[in-house]
Amino acid sequence: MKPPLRTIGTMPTSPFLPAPVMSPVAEGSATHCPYCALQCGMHVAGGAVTPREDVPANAGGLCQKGWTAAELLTSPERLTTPLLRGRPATWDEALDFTAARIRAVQEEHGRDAVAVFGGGGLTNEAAYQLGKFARVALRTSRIDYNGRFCMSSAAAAAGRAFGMDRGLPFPITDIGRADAVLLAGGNVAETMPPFVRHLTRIRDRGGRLVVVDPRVTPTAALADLHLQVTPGADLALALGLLHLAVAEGHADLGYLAARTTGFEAVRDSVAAWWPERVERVTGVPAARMREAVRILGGAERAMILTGRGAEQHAKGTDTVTAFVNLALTLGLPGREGSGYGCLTGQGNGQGGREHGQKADQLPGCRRIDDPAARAHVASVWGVDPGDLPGPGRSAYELLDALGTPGGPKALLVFGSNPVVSAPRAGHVAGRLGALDLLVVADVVLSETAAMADVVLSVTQWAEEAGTMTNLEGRVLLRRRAADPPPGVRGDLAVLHGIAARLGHGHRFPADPRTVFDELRRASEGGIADYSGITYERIAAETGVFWPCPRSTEDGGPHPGTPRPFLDRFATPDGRARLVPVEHRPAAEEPDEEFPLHLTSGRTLAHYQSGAQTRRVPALNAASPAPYVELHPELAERLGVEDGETVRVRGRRGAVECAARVSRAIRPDTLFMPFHWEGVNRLTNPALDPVSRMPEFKVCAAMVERLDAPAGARGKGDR
Ligand SMILES: Nc1nc2c(c(=O)[nH]1)N[C@H]1C(S)=C(S)[C@@H](COP(=O)(O)OP(=O)(O)OC[C@H]3O[C@@H](n4cnc5c(=O)[nH]c(N)nc54)[C@H](O)[C@@H]3O)O[C@H]1N2
Ligand SMILES: Nc1nc2c(c(=O)[nH]1)N[C@H]1C(S)=C(S)[C@@H](COP(=O)(O)OP(=O)(O)OC[C@H]3O[C@@H](n4cnc5c(=O)[nH]c(N)nc54)[C@H](O)[C@@H]3O)O[C@H]1N2
Ligand code: SF4
Ligand SMILES: [Mo]
Repeated sequence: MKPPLRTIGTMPTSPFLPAPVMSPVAEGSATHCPYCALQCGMHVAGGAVTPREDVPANAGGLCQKGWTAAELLTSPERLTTPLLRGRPATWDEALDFTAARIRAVQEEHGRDAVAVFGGGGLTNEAAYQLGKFARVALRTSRIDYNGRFCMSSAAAAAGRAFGMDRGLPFPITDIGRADAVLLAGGNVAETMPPFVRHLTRIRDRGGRLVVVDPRVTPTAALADLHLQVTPGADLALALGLLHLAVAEGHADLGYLAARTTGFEAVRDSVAAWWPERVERVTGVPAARMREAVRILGGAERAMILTGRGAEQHAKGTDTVTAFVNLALTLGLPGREGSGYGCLTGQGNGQGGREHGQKADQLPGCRRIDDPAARAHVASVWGVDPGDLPGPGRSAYELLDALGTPGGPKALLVFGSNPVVSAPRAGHVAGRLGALDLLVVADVVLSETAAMADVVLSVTQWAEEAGTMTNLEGRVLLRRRAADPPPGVRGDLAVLHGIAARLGHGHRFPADPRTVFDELRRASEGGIADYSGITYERIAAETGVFWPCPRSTEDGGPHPGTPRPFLDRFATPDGRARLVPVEHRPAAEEPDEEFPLHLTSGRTLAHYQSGAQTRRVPALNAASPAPYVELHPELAERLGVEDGETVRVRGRRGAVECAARVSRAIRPDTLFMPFHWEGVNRLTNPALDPVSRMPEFKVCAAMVERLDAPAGARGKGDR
């Protein structure tokens, strides 16, 4: 049993660490789940979790991961002391070593020789501080984060169309008010189970759900219509749906004239995507496409939502743009109960992409190459704008350059496990191994932490206060509900400790409330404006939607913005932009040697790289080992039995795992979850030209029995 909340503010002290001043509203048992972007409300007390009823996203529901979230707080597998070269060390030893090595590397190789890799699970305060730490304490341009692997394509497409990237630009409860929803590449029944209640509300009212997925997932099983698309073909499908919407008279010409630009060019660009051609490219029968368009076009209120299945491609930005074009043609965005939305993934996937962990970004969703943005943020930070570095490199490009001539020689990782989760992970592990210094701040000894020179043992969610922004753009309060064990410090305290040793301690307070107040000022006037949000307001209102400027035009408190596009879009002229896009094949299509599509994603019991959930006994028991899902026809052809260990091979490597024979998948496709080391040794790091998203969702592969002759085996990364 977890002991009840003791005194607040007993973080381990060091000569560099000011005593944290915790805000009273930031303490208590009412908090949010540590895992996904739904950020289900929960109470945590005495080691037990109970769902909150007052948070609309989950309204009393939780998934298995949420119910068991507190187990890792007291698990023997959590880190309770820093490690230096694998041995327990004091904080002073670990931080002194880290700072000295950073100095030495920068003196020898320049500032950009030290890089930072962040995470979308960090609080807004930690994400903000990490971006500032890179630019001010390290003065390196080399920072990016795992969100690049997540919703960056949807973010780029939303920015292009609407001038603003807010995952859902409406409250989640609007979804249940729609009469039709098309969900492309999202498996919410496993990835956000309490979300399903918003979808079933549609069906209860007689509305309809269309799901696009190469697999008959538990979500597809809920749908009225399932489009079982070939992996990598969503762009062609969206063009085909748009062609049909125009041909069958569903284009909302009044809305298009009043609220958008670019329709004519887009209409002309889809003229050649007639249904039978699209059927050949996507494998989706033309009749089903017609039915989907009838459902969407005939609905009073409709929504188009995308998940990672449509987005994690080397053409993800254009694919999302094609779905946004469809939504705009039907007149949906900016209408109550209708719209386009992307389902953000990580706990703070939304806030984590707003406040400066991105290579090209400053707080408030400002661009780091915008002189006005640099001047504003530099003034809040008390530095010269000329001293701020310029844009860095995207996540995979950063990892790929580690330890190369001219590339970073040191890396600090906060909140990610790229050895498991990065594309072409065997190669990435090799790059990490070539570094002079690897520092990882984590709660457990992840596969990446196991490679590190220095491991910094940090607090977990329930032991820290801060804010998280959920998939709706609602800023929530994470309360401190338990004391951390001795030997553990918060991410903010860790950053303070390193910064202090580099001579910048005064710029990096460890108290979340103080950091949030600075974040408010830094974001003020930006797209993601948090300046009117306070811990007290969040506590009183169960979250505040950004943008929330300091005050309204007449000086009153700003109410926050649940639906930012009702009157105008965030573009300079207030209109949404339709942008013509063209379909192209996946970067790696099947061939004779590798005749199958390999796709990847999630299962219910595990979270991400599995670093946390593989250490929770109940979750591990529910899903103990990696597997590859394949169709019975394919299994029969290969002579593979259900449960047999097989080898999956691709151009970059091979892995062995159990075969799971299932009719739920297309016969030409394999699916593997990425919660264990394995599938990412095969995935293709081909990048989207705009978002720099890697092609996680499709590469070419083959599967074989273990006793297959080894002769034809290609060379891989390891
Ligand atoms: N249980 C669990 N829940 C999670 C997470 C987790 O790790 N585990 N992670 C969280 C995070 S960070 C994220 S980003 C979200 C992700 O949430 P989702 O997007 O729902 O998750 P995925 O399983 O990655 O992908 C969704 C579906 O895309 C399908 N798919 C694969 N290729 C294609 C394709 O080419 N086209 C289409 N249309 N579909 C395709 C897959 O079959 C899969 O069912 O989940 C969040 N919630
Ligand atoms: N093949 C394939 N690969 C994928 C995907 C896919 O669909 N297919 N999806 C991609 C997506 S969408 C994502 S989001 C990434 C995610 O992949 P990762 O970035 O690896 O995500 P996590 O496993 O959540 O890693 C978070 C790490 O931070 C630690 N941690 C937890 N809380 C804290 C904290 O408060 N502070 C610190 N410092 N550390 C903490 C955890 O223990 C864990 O080790 O994977 C991507 N990789
Ligand atoms: S759906 Fe997401 S936020 Fe809710 S309990 Fe499950 S993992 Fe946690
Ligand atoms: Mo994600």
